[in-house]
Amino acid sequence: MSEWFVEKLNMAQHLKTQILVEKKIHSEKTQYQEIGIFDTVGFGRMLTLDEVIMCTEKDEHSYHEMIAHVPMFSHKNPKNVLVVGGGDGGTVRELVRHNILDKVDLCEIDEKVIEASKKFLPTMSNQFSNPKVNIVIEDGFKWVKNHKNHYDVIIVDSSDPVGPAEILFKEEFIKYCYESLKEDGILVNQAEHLILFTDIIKEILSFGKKYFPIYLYYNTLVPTYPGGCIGFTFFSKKYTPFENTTQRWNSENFENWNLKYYTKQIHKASFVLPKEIIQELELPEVSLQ
Ligand code: SPM
Repeated sequence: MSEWFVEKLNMAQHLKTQILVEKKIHSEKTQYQEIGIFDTVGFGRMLTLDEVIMCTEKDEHSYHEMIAHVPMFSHKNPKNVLVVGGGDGGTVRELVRHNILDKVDLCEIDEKVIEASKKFLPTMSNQFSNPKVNIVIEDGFKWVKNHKNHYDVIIVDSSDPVGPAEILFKEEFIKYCYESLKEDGILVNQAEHLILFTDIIKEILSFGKKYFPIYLYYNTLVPTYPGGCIGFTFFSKKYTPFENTTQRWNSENFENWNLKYYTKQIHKASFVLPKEIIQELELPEVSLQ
């Protein structure tokens, strides 16, 4: 018999997400959090951490394609990449599509998330054994602190800023990411919903602006997150998100990848934001020309 799963986290205060589930097929308390795996009625299998929705099979593509392909097509030569978090595997699944990639380090603090994803989420975790993927079970904060001038792209595929991911939203972490990137590096962070959590985005941007000359925010649609969308901060030492795309799109021939969400138009349009958000976040306006 189906029942409603109601998200426990109340970050948006007056708004919660609920989703109809058929059954809970796995539950596990780890050193860091409670992992839940559900079969939903309309969204396929779902991963939750501490009773917050991380991803569902039906709509994870819009999140994982955008967190991976926007920085990968913005950078001129993204060979060495770090993913912090991302234990479900969706982000590395997208990254290994890029022929230019030599290696991706997946730094996940909770080994049990990776194990559960391997077992219950095969469509997301199916590239963990790709030879370009190096899985590291480690605190992402410590990892970036200890890897200076190392990566072309860093992607922070985190949960919300409570519990184990809280530290990934702090200035010190952004600073260590900056130092861990090479001189033309790009950092992308999961940065919440543009209207519900403008204050969180504002804070992350205020940290990033101190180090990166290029700072932006872009958006994607994820119906199973509160408010139906989520965005990412984009910090770059050298490249705008647009100057290398033509060369990179041509060299990867990505239109044969059969993606579900990411397109050339969406790459650009995702940076176009509502007027009040641009003003509140003090972001430069993006031209569609
Ligand atoms: N690889 C997928 C991991 C998901 N990362 C983002 C999770 C955000 C969940 N909460 C969304 C909004 C509530 N603040």
